[in-house]
Amino acid sequence: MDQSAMLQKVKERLPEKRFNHVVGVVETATELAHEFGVPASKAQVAATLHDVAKFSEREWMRSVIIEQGMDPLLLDYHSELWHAPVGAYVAASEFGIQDEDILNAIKYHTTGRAGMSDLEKVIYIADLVEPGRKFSGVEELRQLKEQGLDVMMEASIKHTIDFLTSKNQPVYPDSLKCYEHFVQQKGNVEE
Ligand code: DGI
Ligand code: FE
Ligand code: FE
Repeated sequence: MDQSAMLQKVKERLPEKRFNHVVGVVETATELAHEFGVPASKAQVAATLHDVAKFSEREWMRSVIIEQGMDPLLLDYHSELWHAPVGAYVAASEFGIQDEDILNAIKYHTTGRAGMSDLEKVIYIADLVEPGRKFSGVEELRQLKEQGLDVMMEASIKHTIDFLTSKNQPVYPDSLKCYEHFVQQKGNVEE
């Protein structure tokens, strides 16, 4: 399936507003991929499919998580998190995607994780800072592009964790481990 056929198929599964977000993520992911030496074609496929399960039925997603042997911890957290791993499943089963890095970029686009690949970082960041995102602080995140992919990723995961804790929401362990990974990488841990 070529990129435009894939985009068309995604369009049929999503409301217009969400589809416009997907187009924005494709645009930003393409720019970031060029900037950081990630294959743009992989970034485009992952960006196109990242929210493919966003409007899937909740109970269907629950059954996929159980039947596919995904981390059962997901079921203890908000169902908003489920569309990411289930989206990776849909990308493989309905769109024939086999590339593990692309599938992981979809799977971890909501939570991040420790030891993300560059493609995973590109998709995580593009999802957060695409042109349709308007939250306070988004422009500062976009400008970190000049400081490198890891600086952008660390600030992005930190933003998400700050946002969730400010709303007294639980933070999925993968997000915390992702943040810790960056902090420890810099050797900033005080004894
Ligand atoms: O699907 P999008 O809206 O484009 O963005 P997303 O997949 O990054 O995030 C979907 C929602 O999930 C968003 O409202 C924030 C929320 N979220 C992200 N990480 C966590 C989380 N919610 C909880 N409870 N815990 C998390 O770690
Ligand atoms: Fe998402
Ligand atoms: Fe998204």
